[in-house]
Amino acid sequence: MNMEPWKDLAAQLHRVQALKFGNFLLKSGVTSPVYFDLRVIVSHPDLMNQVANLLYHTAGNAEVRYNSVCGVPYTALPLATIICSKHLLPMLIRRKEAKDYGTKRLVEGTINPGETCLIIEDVVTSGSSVLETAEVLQREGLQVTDAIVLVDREQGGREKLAERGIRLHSVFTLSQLMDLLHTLGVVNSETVQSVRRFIQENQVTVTVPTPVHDSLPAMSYSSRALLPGIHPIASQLLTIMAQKKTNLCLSADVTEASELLLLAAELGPSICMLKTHVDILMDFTTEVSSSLRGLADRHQFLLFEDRKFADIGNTVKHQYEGGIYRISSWSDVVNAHVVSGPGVVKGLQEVGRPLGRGCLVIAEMSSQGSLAIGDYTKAAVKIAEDHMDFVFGFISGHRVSSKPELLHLTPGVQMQAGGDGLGQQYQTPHDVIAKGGSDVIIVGRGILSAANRLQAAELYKKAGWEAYLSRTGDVEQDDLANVPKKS
Ligand code: S5P
Repeated sequence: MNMEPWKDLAAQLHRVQALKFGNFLLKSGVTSPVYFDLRVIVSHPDLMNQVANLLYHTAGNAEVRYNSVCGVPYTALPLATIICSKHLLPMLIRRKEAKDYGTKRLVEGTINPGETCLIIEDVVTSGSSVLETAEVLQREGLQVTDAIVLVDREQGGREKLAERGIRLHSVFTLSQLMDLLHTLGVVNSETVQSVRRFIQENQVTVTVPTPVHDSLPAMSYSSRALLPGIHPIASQLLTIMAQKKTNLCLSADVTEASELLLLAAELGPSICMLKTHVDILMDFTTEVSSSLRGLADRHQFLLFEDRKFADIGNTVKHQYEGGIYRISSWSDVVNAHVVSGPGVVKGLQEVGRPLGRGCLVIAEMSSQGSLAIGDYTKAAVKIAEDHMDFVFGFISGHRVSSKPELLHLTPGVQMQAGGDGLGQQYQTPHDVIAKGGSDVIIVGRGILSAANRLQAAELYKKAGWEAYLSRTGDVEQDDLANVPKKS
């Protein structure tokens, strides 16, 4: 084979300092004799074309079959663009930004489920960024069988990807690149040796984490109810869901107590939980909360006051326990924003734990432009996972934690995706439960605006349950037999 194009590319990469030699302290704390910064190549159009060409030919030489191409953001995005433009191939773009809730697409372009998408990447070390992109594509119904990379650092990424059914092909392995540079007289044999040693001594051994979506509990609600150490409220809710065959929480956003109680009485048998905003009632009295409590116990659903506490620990303690609503005295569940840090959970916990109450952490919001995304969501998940003796789950658009003990409740649900003109964004029950891996759909106006609210609730109950069965297979029937019946 004529190695000139490879040799020339290696020389060019070195010339533009896309790779450097010396002693570089990596994020992991390890010192590396070689450092790649392939982002610089975007400033060199000839080089971009050269790289794109060799990536394309590497796929051809390996006889990879694919229908579309997707670059791992960001460096490989323009490379994929060049390949697709030159060879008239359809491209897909994976969004890297933290997901906005609900309707925002994670993959742009025309997705034809069942087709194969080729992934393009600049450097592979552990393989995790290729894998992340592959998972997003696979979730859209695409097949990912191969990935092409400019440089394989030979630190274990190829093997990790192979474990997940993805073949990695590289324009250069790091060793090949070093050999070429040596032949070109750009590096001495000492540098070649030290890079070889580095490769050998720095194999990535971490197992690539199973994505949250892949670990979607195929587990049934009823078997999760029995998990050791599960919060009693989570266990109670899961048991109710399994026994009543409903994952529907009614968001009873009405302003008169009589209407709220009527809803609780009439729709109670269809739901696993009733969510309130008691501060929008014109006529709240303690009789209202005790009647609600009675109805919840009679029809077997939990009460969730959607108070969204957000202050410092000491203040939320008073807000939870006192005032005119005395929320902790009647509501099984409350929720908290964690913008103020973990203190909010600690404060609520002081009041709620002795009463056997549970708390949901708001990890994401359904409204357009919500700031609860990305690192905020990750921090919220951490706070929840650190306080599992009081926190039993999340308000979120989809599954954000892989712990089966934690429940995910999703608001912003209607039969059709869309919005309300004030920023609310809707997903469908299938999106939320089957695709997103959430556990409970929270529905307000989808039911409240219907001419026949009971009928609408039954439709949501059915849609939510079918989405759950499609996610788990029909395991519920078998597992339900193991759940102790409530006396
Ligand atoms: O992110 C959120 C969190 C919540 S709790 N988005 C929401 O819409 N909610 C609540 O869910 C909101 O306060 C309202 O009570 C309900 C949604 O109502 P719907 O009428 O739009 O279904």
